[in-house]
Amino acid sequence: MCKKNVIVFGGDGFCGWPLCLRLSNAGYNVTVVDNLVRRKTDIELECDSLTPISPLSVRINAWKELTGKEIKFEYINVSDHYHRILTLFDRVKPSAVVHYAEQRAAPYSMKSSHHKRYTVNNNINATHNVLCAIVESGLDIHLIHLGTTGVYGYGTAGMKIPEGYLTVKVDTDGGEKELEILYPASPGSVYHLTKTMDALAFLYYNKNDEVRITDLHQGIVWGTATDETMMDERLVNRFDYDGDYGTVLNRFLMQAVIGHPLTVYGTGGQTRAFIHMKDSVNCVKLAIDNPPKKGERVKIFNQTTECHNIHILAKKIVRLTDSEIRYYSNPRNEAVKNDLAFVNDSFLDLGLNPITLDDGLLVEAMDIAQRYVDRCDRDKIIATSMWNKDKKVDRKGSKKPRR
Ligand code: NAD
Ligand code: USQ
Repeated sequence: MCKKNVIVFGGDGFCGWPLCLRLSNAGYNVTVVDNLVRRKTDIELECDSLTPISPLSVRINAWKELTGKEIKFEYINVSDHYHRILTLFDRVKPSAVVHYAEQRAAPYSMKSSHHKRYTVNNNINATHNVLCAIVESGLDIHLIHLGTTGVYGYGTAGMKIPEGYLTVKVDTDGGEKELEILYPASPGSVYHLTKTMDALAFLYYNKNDEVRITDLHQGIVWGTATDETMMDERLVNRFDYDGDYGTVLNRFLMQAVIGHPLTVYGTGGQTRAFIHMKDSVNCVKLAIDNPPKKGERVKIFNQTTECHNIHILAKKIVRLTDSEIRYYSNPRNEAVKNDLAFVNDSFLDLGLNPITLDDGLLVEAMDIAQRYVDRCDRDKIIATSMWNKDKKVDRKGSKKPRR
């Protein structure tokens, strides 16, 4: 086994591609595994990344031309082509595999029963196939999975949410006893449900087969660029802005640039966790470089650097850009208001120096949006995926917060 061989499942995606470049730059031998389904979903949704992403072969060839470093590619459907994964493990003998290969948009997962079933089939089978293949390969491979802070749910916990495990006191015959349990799961969409199911699969394979696993509970990634993706236009990363795949802060930044009102859902009282793309990449590399020991329980890290209330976030962008806020009926079933705070000591202890919203990178993200503003299809901005039949698409919004 070579310590420097890493496979990145989902390495053509928004988070995966910048990681592949970073690892390759740092001397890892990187193999991207992807079935390009995210690009195919763009065709289904009749929408495209705001940034013009190159075909994967062009990305890889450009990287080789610029750095002399080679990134390999295997077209595999991770949720289906089990034996190809197994053969690949045998050939590459990776010390670590990073697993991004899941359907990751909550609104997309709620579009219809077809989309719910696709998300469950794709995500659960992909995760299980990777785990099963690690065991069958007989190799001591460290699995790093990208999970979500959403597994904890968005009620107000009244405390800093710990990194995966919660200490509880139970009454036993012998008196009070302390137990450490997985923090209770509380998914808010079918997508988030699959992430909570992934967590149980990790618990089981770690217990039964001693698979070394790090599960990264990541917040909403904002920004898009890293030092490597900015080296050449052919390396540019995705920038999703549509009602399904676009995430809130990147959507607000791009809306401010094109003069669209900022689309706050409901009252904007929701608080969520965030992390900049550059920190996301740094964290995953730190996780690869610091694997759990054989037999150690699943390592769970909260991969987030700050929490923000959506309304306050929108107001911050209004101040920066002179834009306008509109409130739309919330397409989701979520608490109107919540407080949120996380423990994130593991990455801080490993040396992460967090980037915050005030570090000037809001402007960098807006500059990127500005550069490609002509590629924006304004008809794709309003959310059209509803969490249940009672909810109706709101294209107009209003000047006053919506309950
Ligand atoms: P993405 O959709 O841009 O990338 C996912 C990649 O996986 C795509 O290239 C896609 O083609 C590939 N893929 C999906 N299913 C596959 C399959 N069955 N076989 C092979 N390839 C497959 O998503 P992303 O934003 O890069 O997210 C990556 C991971 O990080 C996801 O698991 C997501 O849950 C997690 N995450 C993302 C965010 C965020 O804000 N983007 C936040 C927290 C966690
Ligand atoms: N929201 C708005 N206006 C918008 C878009 C979103 O007010 O235009 C609100 C939503 O109602 C929600 C919050 O912003 O309360 C976050 O929504 P989002 O689309 O930015 O993020 P989410 O659906 O939670 O999903 C994203 C990623 C997912 C990842 C998750 C991390 O797509 O892959 O797991 O962030 S977390 O939020 O911690 O669950």
